[in-house]
Amino acid sequence: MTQTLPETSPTGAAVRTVDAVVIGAGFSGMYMLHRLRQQGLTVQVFELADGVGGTWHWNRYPGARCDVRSMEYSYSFDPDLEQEWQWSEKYPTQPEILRYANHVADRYDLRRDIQFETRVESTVWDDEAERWTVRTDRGEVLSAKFVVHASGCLSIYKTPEIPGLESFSGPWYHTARWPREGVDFSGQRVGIIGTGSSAIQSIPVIAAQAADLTVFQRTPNFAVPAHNHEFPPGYQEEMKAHYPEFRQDARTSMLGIPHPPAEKGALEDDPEARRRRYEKAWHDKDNTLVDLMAAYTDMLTDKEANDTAAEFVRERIREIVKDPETAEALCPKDYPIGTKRICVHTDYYETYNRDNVHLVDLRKTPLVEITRDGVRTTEQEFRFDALVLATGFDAQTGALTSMDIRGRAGLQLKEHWDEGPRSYLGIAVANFPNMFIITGPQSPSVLSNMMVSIEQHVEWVSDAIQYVQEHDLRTIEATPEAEESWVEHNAEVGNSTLFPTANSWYMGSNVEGKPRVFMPYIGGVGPYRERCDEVAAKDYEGFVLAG
Ligand code: NA7
Repeated sequence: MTQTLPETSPTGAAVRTVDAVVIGAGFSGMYMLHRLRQQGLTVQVFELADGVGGTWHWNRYPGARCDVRSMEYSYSFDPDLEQEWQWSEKYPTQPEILRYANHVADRYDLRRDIQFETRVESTVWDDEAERWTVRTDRGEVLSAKFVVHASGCLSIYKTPEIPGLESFSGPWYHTARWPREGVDFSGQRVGIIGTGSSAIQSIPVIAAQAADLTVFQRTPNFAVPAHNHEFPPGYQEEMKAHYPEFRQDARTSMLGIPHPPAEKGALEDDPEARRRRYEKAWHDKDNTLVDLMAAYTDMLTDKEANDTAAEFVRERIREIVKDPETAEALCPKDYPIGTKRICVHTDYYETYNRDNVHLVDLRKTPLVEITRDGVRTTEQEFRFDALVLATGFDAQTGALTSMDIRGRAGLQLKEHWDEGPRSYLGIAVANFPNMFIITGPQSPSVLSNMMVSIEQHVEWVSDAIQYVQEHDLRTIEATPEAEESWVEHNAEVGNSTLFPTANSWYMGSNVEGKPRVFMPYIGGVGPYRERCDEVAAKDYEGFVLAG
């Protein structure tokens, strides 16, 4: 399908021509803008929010923190930036990360090329002009040689699939759209649906404030203690003195978080030695969310090995939670540990020992509806003054499939991904020339320290764009064969692990009707980077370069 570019937009404004449109001003979009501008391109960034920060702009729920340590969840591209910025504690809070994002926007004067409060409605490839036509909800039309989707992996939030939300007479809040001014739950009866990471972080904080908190749990999660703390004097300076080596270790690691490689399988250690390892991963104040799973080589490939760590965590839950029935309900039993994102908690399990906190096990008494006064399960109606929905996201593909993205001959990305995402390296899609995705499905993305993966993708994409420009090329486009073989490789690596045995958002199984496919790439951040570098070194092997 050829779509002729109009000379004026529907509002009568002239069509604006830029080299690149970047969608999203989170950490991906900001760095993308910085790089492309340095390369001399004209760039327009569109962002739905009224500020930078992406996920950290929206997710302002009580207790929101990153579950990767602050000093590694930060940009490494500018040594001056990483030396000058001071983090205050092990796991940064949402406000601190947002301050950092704003600092970056100021430092590199990014805002002048970001248009806020604007939704990109469509990006359509014009076969004749060999450019993208980008339309926004403000009626603007742009013509761009390149489009970079930096719209995030967890941006389209979902509400529970039960009727009645609109009939609830009190206020309800989704963790991913928390009011900027905060919420005062003092004296209130509050219900929260969901027990993923957002709920696990917010429940202890809400419980300390509300008169009464009822948690509706469908699937319990494994959570390890955060041991969050302010940095002791000298710690940060010491880390900064070795930043280059530390960053390099992160880039070549499996998950973007440096960790010594495991040496043997879990069952090769005797039970006592195994316990000591798990105890260390649990109690060490500098632990990370990967320590437990990285203790042995086969934790994510061998169910028996995995069971040893899962049982260790269940024992800790039974130790902490005093009411045996509540403890049992909080113990995950029907999926291997690590196949749903492990949560990092501060007093989550301890919170169930409070008199004002109640757990409702939806496996026993499923939700039926939200009523005017609260929530009804198959057993009873619960009355609330306020409701919190911590019900997650249409992850990884949602932001892309909810936009009208059309490539060659009008092919819709949503159609192309009907049976699950298809991409080459999680960066490019066949029949969608000059289009790139930052941390797209089939790249390590959500299975890694996002900052490491974001920087790797932004740098790879900006290098590819520079290559196209310097060689006077018109288009760069993944071949269908390269895409097919990457899709197969992704599935093969994913299927060699325990991940597909869980109903997780990695599998798309949290969204009704979404194809059940393991989406992120589990081959490891370091090996993946090598593969991408090899593709670039071979003059973009697997891509057609035209011009
Ligand atoms: P998650 O991890 O997707 O958690 C969503 C939670 O909401 C999870 O416990 C779901 O249960 C539950 N849920 C969703 N829909 C329903 C319905 N209809 N009824 C009952 N319970 C429901 O999202 P988060 O925001 O917590 O975390 C996302 C990521 O952000 C996290 O992994 C970190 O990487 C940062 P389910 O498990 O589907 O049975």
